[in-house]
Amino acid sequence: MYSYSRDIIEEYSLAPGEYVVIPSTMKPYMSGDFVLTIFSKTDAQVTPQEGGHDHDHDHDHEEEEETRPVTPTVQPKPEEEVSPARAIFNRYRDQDDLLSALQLMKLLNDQLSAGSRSGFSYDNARSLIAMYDTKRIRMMAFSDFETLWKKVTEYKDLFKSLDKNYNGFLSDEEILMALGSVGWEVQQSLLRLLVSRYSGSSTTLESFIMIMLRMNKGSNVFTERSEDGSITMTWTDFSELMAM
Ligand SMILES: [Ca+2]
Repeated sequence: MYSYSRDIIEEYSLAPGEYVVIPSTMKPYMSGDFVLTIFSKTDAQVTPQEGGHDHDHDHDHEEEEETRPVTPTVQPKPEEEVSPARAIFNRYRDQDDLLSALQLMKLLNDQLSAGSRSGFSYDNARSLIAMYDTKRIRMMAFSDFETLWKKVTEYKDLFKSLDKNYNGFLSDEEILMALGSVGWEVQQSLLRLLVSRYSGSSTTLESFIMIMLRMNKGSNVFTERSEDGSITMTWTDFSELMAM
């Protein structure tokens, strides 16, 4: 985080560990006073860096020359290799390495909806957690996020390839093509229902992703449990589906 501003307020979800906050001036070799306030929802110890020192404002110019920072010669350790999905997840997860609906919503909007007018709603995020929460913890663990993210990026690319006039919307016909391209035969009337349920009149990227994820979930459930093209469900199985 680096910003040319006198006043910065930032909120982060951080994994347990040690972090260093380094306030700095924008231009090199200038000094300045900083007020740093840290609020934490959990126990956190904040201590000044040992061996750190305040720059003396009264010292003469020569002294300042001597205290100029020296470029470190030690190469920083290469970061542990993480998958792109892991890197994104890590930016939003909480202390327990999980995503809440709010954190998932922020992640999706930051990563996918830049410049979009609609964005993912809190309700969308909760629904996605219900769909992918294999651990039944009502939060999203990384293994579930990885599955979700793979699908989300796949459907994002599909949306882009179908939105031929680049207006950010898909027509019903284009969505039918999308559903057909992944092997889902859907009647026009059902499509109209899906679209009006998830997107209203025209379908944005976010609504499209929600429709596809829901269809994908339904299709997976059906494939897992069907025999000869039909499905038998217990009430427990069925009511679990309704919870999504
Ligand atoms: Ca379009």
